[in-house]
Amino acid sequence: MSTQFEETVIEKSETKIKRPSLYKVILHNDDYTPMDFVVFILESIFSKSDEEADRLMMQVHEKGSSICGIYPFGIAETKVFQVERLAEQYEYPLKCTMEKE
Ligand code: TYC
Repeated sequence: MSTQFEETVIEKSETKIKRPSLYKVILHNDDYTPMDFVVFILESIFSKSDEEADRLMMQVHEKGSSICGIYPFGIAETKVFQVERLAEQYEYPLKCTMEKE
């Protein structure tokens, strides 16, 4: 028995849908920014728990840098901006950068 659905053709779309690129947000060590301030940044801007913020801060302190999150471009850019504005406000040389995944 034929139905109205037999005529339905499902065509493959020619346009590839790309996932948005992700960006790593990286915090860098320096000799002047207080450890407590870095922990505060990690908790307030990167939503880390107290333990995770402590662990990440020590990792940056010992290794020189660490990824504190991976986000779509706009969110990564906003976080870098927020860290830099807060550091500027308190006159600390804390550096935060972003890099394509
Ligand atoms: N090295 C700093 C100090 O000894 C602490 C610090 C940790 C600074 C992490 C920046 O991203 C940083 N006070």
